[in-house]
This record gives sequence, C-alpha cells and structure tokens, in this order.
Amino acid sequence: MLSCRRTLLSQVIKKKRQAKTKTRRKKTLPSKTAAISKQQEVEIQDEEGEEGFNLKVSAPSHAHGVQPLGNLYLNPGSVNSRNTGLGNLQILSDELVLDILGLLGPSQLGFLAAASKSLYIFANHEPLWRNLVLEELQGGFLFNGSWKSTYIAARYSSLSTYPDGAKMRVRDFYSDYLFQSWLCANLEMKPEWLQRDNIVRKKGISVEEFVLSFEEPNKPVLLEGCIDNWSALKKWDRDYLIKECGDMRFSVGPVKMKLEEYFKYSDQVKEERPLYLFDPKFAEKVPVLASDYEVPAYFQEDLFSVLGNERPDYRWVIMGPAGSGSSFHIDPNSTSAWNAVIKGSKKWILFPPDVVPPGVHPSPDGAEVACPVSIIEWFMNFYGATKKWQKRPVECICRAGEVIFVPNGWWHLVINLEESIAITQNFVSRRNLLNVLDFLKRPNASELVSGTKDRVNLHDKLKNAIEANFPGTIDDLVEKAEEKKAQLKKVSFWDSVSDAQVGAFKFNF
Ligand SMILES: O=C(O)CCC(=O)C(=O)O
Repeated sequence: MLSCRRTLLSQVIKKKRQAKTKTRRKKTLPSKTAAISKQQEVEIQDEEGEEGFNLKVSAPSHAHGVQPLGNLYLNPGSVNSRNTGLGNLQILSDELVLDILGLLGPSQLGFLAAASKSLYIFANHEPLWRNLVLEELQGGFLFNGSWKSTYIAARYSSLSTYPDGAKMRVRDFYSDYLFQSWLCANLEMKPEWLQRDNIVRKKGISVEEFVLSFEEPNKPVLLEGCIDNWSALKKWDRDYLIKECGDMRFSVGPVKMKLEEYFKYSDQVKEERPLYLFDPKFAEKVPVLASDYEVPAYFQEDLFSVLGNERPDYRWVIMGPAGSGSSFHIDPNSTSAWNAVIKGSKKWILFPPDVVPPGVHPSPDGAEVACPVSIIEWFMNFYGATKKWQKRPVECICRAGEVIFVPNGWWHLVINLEESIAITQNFVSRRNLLNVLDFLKRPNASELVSGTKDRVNLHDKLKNAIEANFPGTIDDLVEKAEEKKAQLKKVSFWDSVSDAQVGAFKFNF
C-alpha cells in the first residue's frame, strides 16, 4: 500500500485555549503560543475551528521535544535546529531524510545520532527501529517499551539495561512530519467521529430477508444476536487463548508472534500504526479456535469452498489494541465479508463502490491504494470532509456479539476503540459469483488476485469446479443477470420519457 502523509499541522493549529479546570483530565495538543514543554496542557483546533483535539490521558510528551513547524513562526528569532544540524541535507524533506536513514543499519544510525542534535532526533525515529526489529529479529523479540530499546535488548544482551528513559530533548526542533507521527500515536478519538451511526441494524431476520434486503442490493447491515450461541463469546479471554495457543505463532504484520509476546507488545504500544494480529491460518494452527464459532446462517453459502484447500485465504482471527485497525481498502477478489466482534468494539466507516473515500487514491488499475499513514490521521484530516459529501458513508460501532455484513466492492476503514478480538470471513454466494469470476479474469489478475499463490489460474479453477459441483449454475446466473439488465434498460427508457413529478408522459420530438 502506498501512503501519502499530509502535513496540515501548520494550517490547523489555530489558537490557544486557556488551560481548563482541573477536572478536565484529558491532555490536549500544542497551541501556537504554548511552549512545547507544556504540550500536554494546550490545545489545537481543527480546520473548521470547531472543538479541539484531545490527547490520551496516558500520552507522554514528545520524547525529544519535537514541535510543529507552526511554532517556529511564533518564536521570532529562533532558528530551526532541524536545519542547522542537517547541514547541506536540510533541503531534503523529512520524509526523504527518513527514507535515506531507512537504508542504514543500527550501528550507522547510532553513529549518525552523535553527529548533531538534529540527526539525533532523525536517527532515533521509532519507525526506523521498528523496521530493524521486524526485518532482523522477525517475531523473536520481546517488546521493551520502545522499538530502539527492543532492538538493543535483543541484539546486545550486555546492554539490556539500556536506559530508554534517558532521552535527550532538543530545543527549537520544528518538523510537522515528525510531530504528526507523535500526535497520531497519542490522539484520542473525538466524540464527533464516533457519533454518526446510520447503518441499518437487524435482529432475528430470516435468511430470505437478509438476501432480499441486503445481499441482493449489496448493502451493509449490522446483525444483532446471530452469534449468541458462539462459545468464543464466553471463552475467549487472554488466559484461555494463551493456554489453547501455547507457542503457536500468528501473523502480525510481516512477522509471526506468540500470543503472549503480542500481548506484551500491545499492552505497551504507543504508536501511530500499532501492529495488528491478522492470521488466515488460525483454524488450521489451533483447531479448537475454529470449533468455538460457527458461520452465521446468513453466510452459509460459500461457493469458494468447492476449491477445498486451494481456495484463497478466507478466514482470519483479528486482534489488536485500541487504535489498531484496517485503513481504507476493498476486500480481496471482489468477495463479500462478515466480521464478528468477540471482544471490544470497532468503529466502521463504509463507502459504496462508486465513491472513493476522501484522502484515498487508488491507482488506475486498482492494484495499489495511497492513503494517509495512519487511521487516526485520516480522521484528523479527512473525516470532516465527509460531512459535506452528498453520498455520506455508512457508519457504526460494532460491539461484542454483533456482526457486520460488508458487501463486495465497498470501501471500508475500521479502528478498534478498545482492545478487540474478531473473526472475519470472506465468501462468495450465488449473488456475487459472477462479479468474482469477472474479477479473477481481469487482465492484471496476477497483481489483483490475492490470498493464493496461483493467481492467474484461479478463475478457471473456480469456474470448472463450480460447473462440476453445481452444473448449470453459472449459465442460470448469466441468464438472470441479462434479464435484469434488460429490465433495467426498459425502466430507464420509461423513466426518460415519463415525468416523474406529475406521472405524465413526456415526448421530445
Ligand atoms: O480490522 C478489522 O476488524 C476489519 C478487517 C477488514 O476490514 C477486513 O478483513 O477486510
């Protein structure tokens, strides 16, 4: 996935608000005039000048004292030590400096950090150390409060007492890029981001009603009460999961981790994009997990199952701390999905297939998507724009025991509001089979198709297996789709000649 960081901080910091009463315990963001050492007591406003943003109560101040660029202009006479310490490299953007530093190893970063205060800050940028840990140590690390100290503790056991707390604060270092990274890691969700709940909720509807009202018209719905019989709802807490999963390793971003190690990380994490446990082989790895839930009645038809073990990845266990989640994407292979929350809660935002969400830029062939670095950054910079859109997104908070149906082709973003555990499955029923077959046949299928090694042949394999298992199904579906298309054409012809307002015909000769 590509990313596009927008540096709006200088624009959004609008005015200082006076410190609030002591009962207001939330930490707030730096204002134009506040000294950065008082970051936690000041507040910034969003573009519309509405309410400010709040920092999490547990938010530490920036470890190295980085300030947003706007503060430089409010401190006449101060010189940006970012530039003085970078020398000739100061013309490079922060992103470029970090990209270059990303090519260095740990010792080189260590040496560079001693060259100037500015390089000290850049070379200590936590995502650089996160990459080193993930690339070099794979899943074999125990998170130690910060990525740098995790790296040092794992690589140099003699330095395991590396004093992570002894961080140097640098005066007059201004950078929107670095500041925003800290900000996004420490920002609390604004109440107005959570308020809108416009999804249709249903409890106890029949499968027929689900198909007619939601699956057929490809509309999201939140289903209540349909997983009440899952033993996972009662059993899945940390102790149970650690006991059942033992030393089994699960996919967490690019690495594999034991649950105990992952929880140690997720308990301490304060970063913009927390690592998310998202494992497509959990049921094969720990079969008891698969026996703790069953596919809800609405989603029983799953035609990909004709491929047996050759089907693309289709079911995942998902775990993550508050702030983790999935940034905007469309589900793989044009499938639909359901997502059931077992613990915690998730904020969902969904846009229909014909509306690309603000701040999201898919490549023309759909193979890549550029979007803000983190989910919280999307909320900060783009959520407000959706208020003015004609096609408002569908939004909700999905809580433990609830299931959301995500129709094929819908863009969606999800953020965990607290530590959460969920199961999701992607499926193809007769309502969606032709879409999936079309998708798998696209000329760039080798880039678009996912979840399987044999991307190019998936179309033929699926088509042949469906024909063998359900003879005539594809022909029937094609015939029905053509009838529907003809019907729609007829309707739109009569629409075009009738005046809907008065019910009278209208001919233009
Ligand atoms: O983070 C989540 O729970 C959402 C997962 C998701 O969007 C997906 O599986 O497509």
